[in-house]
Amino acid sequence: MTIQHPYLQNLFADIQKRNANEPEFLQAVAEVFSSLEVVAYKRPDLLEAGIFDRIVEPERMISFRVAWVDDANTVRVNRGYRVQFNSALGPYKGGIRFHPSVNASIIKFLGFEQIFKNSLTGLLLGGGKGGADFDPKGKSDGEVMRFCQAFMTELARHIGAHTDVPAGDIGVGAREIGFLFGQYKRLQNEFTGVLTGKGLTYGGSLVRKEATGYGLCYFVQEMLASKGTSLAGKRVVISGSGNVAIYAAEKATALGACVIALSDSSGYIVDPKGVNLAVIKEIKEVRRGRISEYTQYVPHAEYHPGFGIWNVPCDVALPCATQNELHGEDAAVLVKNGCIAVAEGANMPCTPEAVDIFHENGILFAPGKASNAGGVATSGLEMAQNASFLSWSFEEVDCRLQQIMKNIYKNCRKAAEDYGCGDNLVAGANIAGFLKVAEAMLAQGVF
Ligand code: NDP
Ligand code: 2IT
Repeated sequence: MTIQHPYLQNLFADIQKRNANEPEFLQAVAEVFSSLEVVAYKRPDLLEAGIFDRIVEPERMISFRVAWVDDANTVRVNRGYRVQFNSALGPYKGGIRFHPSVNASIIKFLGFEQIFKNSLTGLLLGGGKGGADFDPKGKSDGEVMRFCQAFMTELARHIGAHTDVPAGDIGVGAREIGFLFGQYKRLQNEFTGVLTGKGLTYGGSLVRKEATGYGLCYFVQEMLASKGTSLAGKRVVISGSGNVAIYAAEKATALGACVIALSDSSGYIVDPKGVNLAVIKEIKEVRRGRISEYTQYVPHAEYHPGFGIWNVPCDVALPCATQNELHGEDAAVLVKNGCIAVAEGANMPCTPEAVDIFHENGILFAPGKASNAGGVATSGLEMAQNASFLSWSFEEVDCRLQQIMKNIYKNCRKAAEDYGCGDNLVAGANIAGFLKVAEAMLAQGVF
């Protein structure tokens, strides 16, 4: 990935110096900048207004101590973060991740991507992200609750329904959102839509749980339709077995595909008859177990330890676990095995080398900021319902989600065409997402 535009090249060199210890953030900026060169040539006004210089610097980033007491009465300390990256389009919006790998680089890459993703939804949402290097695995419900309460005790002063609205991400699901919401309400004495992904009894939206995975499949359907085909009858491999993976599998199956493999960070299962989602939900959502347990329920399935899931031959690959989980070598294997489409359910799961291989080989490729935007879009719909004190039916929310995913696909294709990038959806997503934010920043003056 090279940046040739002289202004962007100099700026990127400066960004590398200033953020030398943040490889994931630099990776995300490099990808966006290489797509935006065509914009920089056409729009000198954006360079003059310092839009590129400003968009890579968070409006605000906080890092804070989270101290809590575990079940053995030992004091534990984690580091919490919230990056409030860009508020040109609306209140900061983006998930919270609890995973031991969380650091400033990961939070900044996720927050940066979120700016463009949220812009693509067409809703009024700024970009933000947060998290902590806390590992919920193996913790009791009481420990998770005390951690969430400690985390929110600091975060509460920085967020609000019109300021910054967090949601879930890796390691943060319905249980954690409940504890976080309860603590916010207790501290502020205010019942507002300050978080999304809430339970249905206290302001959550129907379809939010399913939204990222369903939206991913709606996007894939658009992409496949452009080649006169669909998910029906396709073999699909999905990495991960968390929120995004499970509901991508559910929708792909409903649309006639056969989902033959799923994974977690320990290994992957292959079920040539199509994964049994009731079993997966029981293991992952109810018992919080490991994917290896699948073979106890479904003896004809195989379990393989390790990261080899991309060796399973498939027509469509949906990486739905984490960043940089699909490398150049994996992409080459997918191509060799006849895969026709790859769509990112996770954020930045494919390395730049992998994306190049997909493009060079004519594989349909959807970047996460477009194809996984259904989650945050439905969070936006949850905010709209909360603001109006109404709850919409499952069908109404799902119908809006489908329309949003169709629009994102159409707008990415159009932006790519308008700027001479053919049908490259990476370029289209970056250009379409960026232009709307850039116009809003121009209008709002320098800050
Ligand atoms: P979950 O915590 O529900 O599930 C994460 C899954 O990915 C688990 O199966 C987990 O396995 C696996 N995983 C996590 N980290 C690693 C790792 N380092 N190596 C291998 N596997 C790993 O998270 P979500 O499903 O919510 O999120 C998945 C991805 O989708 C993330 O990239 C997230 O940013 C993105 N995303 C999520 C949205 C949402 O609405 N939730 C919206 C848009 C994007 P294990 O249990 O072994 O850790
Ligand atoms: O990466 C993402 O878009 C999310 N984790 C969802 C964010 C949200 O605010 O719903």
